[in-house]
Amino acid sequence: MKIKHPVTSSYSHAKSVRDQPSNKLDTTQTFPRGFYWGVATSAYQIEGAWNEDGKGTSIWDTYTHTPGKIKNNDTGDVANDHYHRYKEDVALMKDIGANAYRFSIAWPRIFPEGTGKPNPKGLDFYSRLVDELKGAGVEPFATLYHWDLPQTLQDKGGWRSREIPKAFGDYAGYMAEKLSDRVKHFFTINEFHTFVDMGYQGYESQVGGGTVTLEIAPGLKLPPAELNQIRHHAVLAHGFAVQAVRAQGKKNTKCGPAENINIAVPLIESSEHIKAAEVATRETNAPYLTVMLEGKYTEAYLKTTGKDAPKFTDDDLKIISAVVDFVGINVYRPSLYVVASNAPTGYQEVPFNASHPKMRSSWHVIGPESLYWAPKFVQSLWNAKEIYITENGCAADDKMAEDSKVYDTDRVMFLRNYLTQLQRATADGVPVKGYFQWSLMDNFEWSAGYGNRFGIIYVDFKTQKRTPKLSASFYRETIRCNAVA
Ligand code: GBH
Repeated sequence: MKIKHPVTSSYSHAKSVRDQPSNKLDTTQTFPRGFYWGVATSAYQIEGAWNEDGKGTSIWDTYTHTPGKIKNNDTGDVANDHYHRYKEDVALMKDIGANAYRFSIAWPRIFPEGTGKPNPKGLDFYSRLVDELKGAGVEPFATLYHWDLPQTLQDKGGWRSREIPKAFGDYAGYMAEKLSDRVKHFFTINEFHTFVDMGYQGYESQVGGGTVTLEIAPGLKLPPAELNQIRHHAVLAHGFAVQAVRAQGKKNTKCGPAENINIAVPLIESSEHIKAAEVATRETNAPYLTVMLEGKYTEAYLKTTGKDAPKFTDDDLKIISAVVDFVGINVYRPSLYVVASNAPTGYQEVPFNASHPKMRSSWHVIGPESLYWAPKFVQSLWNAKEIYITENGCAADDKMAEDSKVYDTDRVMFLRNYLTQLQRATADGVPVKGYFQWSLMDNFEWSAGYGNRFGIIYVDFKTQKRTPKLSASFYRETIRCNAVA
C-alpha cells in the first residue's frame, strides 16, 4: 500500500523501511499538513563580517573583544563566514528538506548608529538572503533582535533607557517595509528572559550538582529595581515592534515574540499537578509572556517585586499587549513542579537530582515532555491561535570520525524523544504550526565560544567545511515522512 506524505517537497523520495507495507507509517502519528519544518540561527552567531559593508559595532563586538569574557577568547569576527557563504548554507537547508528558516537581522548592519540613517548595504545582504531562500523553496522567518544591540545605543544607557523601545519600533517598521513583500513572519525579540537576566544581572544556575555563572553581553550587574525596569522596556519594545510591523508591513505580515518561556512541567501527570504547573507557568513568566499576552502584570508579581516593581502607565500596557499573530517559544529544558497545597502559590519547584541526564551545556537538563507542556500551556492559558517552536536542540561532544562522519547518536536520541512529545501536542489539537531546529550548523555559542556544538551540520572552523551529522539524516527523514523518524 502506498503511503501518503503530507509534506510535498521537490526532492525525490528515497526508499525507506517505512515504505514497506509491514512497517506502514501510522498516519495518526504524523504532524499536521503544511507543518513548517525549519532550522534556526542568529546573526552574531554565524555571520562574521563584523565590520564589513558599513556595519556598526554591536555590544557583542565590544564584549567578545574584551579579554576573559568568552571561553578561549573566541569572537564572532569570522564565525561561520555565513555573510559570504549564505548561498552554500541555503543549499544545505534545501538538501535537508527544510521548508523554513529562522534567521536574525543584525540591527547595527541596518542602522549602524541604532537610529537615523540606514545603511543600504546591510539591507542588501538580507534582501539577497531572502531571495536565495525563496528560490530554494525555504520560507524566511526573520527575528529582529537576537541580542546584538548597536553599541551607540548601549552608550546611551542600553535597555535601561526608555529610548530603546522607540528606536526598536522604528527599526522594526523599516524592516517590515523593506522585506514584507517576501518575508511574511517576523519575530520581535529572541529570549527576553535570557538577554535581560543574563545580560544585566548575570546569575548562577544549579542544575544537577554544579553551579555555573551565566552571563552575556553587556555583562552588567544591576540591582532588582533597574532590572525590572529593563524587563518592562523589553516587552514595551516588543509592543512597539508589533505595531510598527503591522503599520508598515504589507497586508498579512505576521508578528510575534520568540521567548524562552520558563517551562513548568508537572512531575506527575495527574490533574492536581498539571494544574499547579499551569499556574506556575503563568506566574514564573509574569514579566514576559504573561504581561504581553494578558496586558497586565500579575498581582503576585507586583506584590513580590514591591518597591522594586517597574514604573509603567496604562498606555504602556496597551502597547505591550498589542495583539500578536503567533507565540514563538524556545524549548530546551524543563523546570519541574508539583502541587503544594500549603504554599501560598499552590505549587513547588522540585530540584533536579545530581544524576539527572544532561546534554553538553552545563544548564541543559533533559526533559522531552517540555515540548508537550510548553505549547500546551501557551494554548490553555492564553488561547494562542498559532504557536511556533522557535528553537529546540542541544549541544553534544561531536567529533569527526576517521571516516569523516559525525555520529551524534545522543542528539538523535534527544530529538526523537522531544519530537515525539511535540507530536503528542499536535495530536491533542495544540495549534503548533512549525518547529525550528537549533541549529542548522555549529556556531558561536556565546560565552561557551565554539566549544559547544549545537548544529546538525558540523563545521570545521579552520576550513569552514560543513559536514552534515547523523542527526541531519534523522531530521531529513522526519521531514520527509512528516513524522518522527
Ligand atoms: C538560546 O539560548 C539562544 O537563543 C541561542 O542563541 C543559543 O545558541 C541556544 O539557545 C543554545 O544555547 O536557567 O539553567 O536554563 C537559550 C538557552 C536559556 C541557556 C537560559 C541558559 C539559563 C540557564 N539559555 N539558560 S537555566
